[in-house]
Amino acid sequence: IRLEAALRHAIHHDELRLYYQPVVSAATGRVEAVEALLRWQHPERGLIMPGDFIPMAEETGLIVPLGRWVIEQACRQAVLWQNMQGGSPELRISVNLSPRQIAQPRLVEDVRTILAGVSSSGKRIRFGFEVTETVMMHDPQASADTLCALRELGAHLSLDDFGTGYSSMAYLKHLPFDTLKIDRTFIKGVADDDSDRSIIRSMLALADGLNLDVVAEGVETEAQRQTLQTLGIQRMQGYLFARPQPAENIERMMGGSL
Ligand code: G
Ligand code: G
Ligand code: MN
Ligand code: NA
Repeated sequence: IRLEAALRHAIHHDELRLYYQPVVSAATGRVEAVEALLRWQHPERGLIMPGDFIPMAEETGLIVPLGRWVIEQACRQAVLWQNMQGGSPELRISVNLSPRQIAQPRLVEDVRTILAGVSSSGKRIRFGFEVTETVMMHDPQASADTLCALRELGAHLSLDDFGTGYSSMAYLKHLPFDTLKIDRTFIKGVADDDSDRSIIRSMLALADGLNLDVVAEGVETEAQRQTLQTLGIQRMQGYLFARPQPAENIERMMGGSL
């Protein structure tokens, strides 16, 4: 209860931060997108990671106002970066959505309102959402409708942690995803484990057949990067390239190219 009250307070007292982790092109090293990851800068406890408060926020429903803050903050950042780029809206920002957020009927309306509020010039920003397979379990039809509506608003949709959840190929066919993010558990052993490579090959065939982009998550070593590139993966994310970090660092990292 105390954590819940503290988080409620945090939302209104500027204690939340978004960190951003790049998704890079393996061939060129170019940053193509960033994933927004929430942090809680607690005045006494320091930086609290989402694993320590998102589950509670899910249970209590606090995830709804919290998630709204995240989406708005990410969209504001996208506008800032777009303006810095001198109008080339290359960099996409993706936001994670939890099951409860997807199940919430007002989500689409909230996103619409946020977009209208941040895009002063009428320019479209590049933004996206990431959801895991479990999101679809509760109410597949409603989730599919919500995802389709978000996509109509211009969102790029990624299926996160792919391969770890309850994956049904049938769902995939009917859902409007653009990108599969291969979970890091399959990336870990990829340089020396034949079965990991086989699994990844079959994921790539699936993605190809369904016309989905692929991102490898959790790439930590040069050996993994090379193996993945040989397998044909173009986009990667992981500590090898960059950790999640504040917006200023991303700007510095991208130098003149933002
Ligand atoms: O860096 P990491 O510890 O940042 O994130 C841990 C988990 O928390 C990930 O599974 C991620 O999807 C989730 N997460 C991070 N930020 C958010 C957010 O803004 N909203 C939701 N719903 N989940 C998030
Ligand atoms: O579930 P989701 O993919 O949204 O969560 C992203 C999580 O993965 C964050 O906690 C982020 O800090 C973490 N992460 C990102 N890159 C790496 C990596 O290379 N290795 C590991 N172990 N974790 C990573
Ligand atoms: Mn994610
Ligand atoms: Na993931």
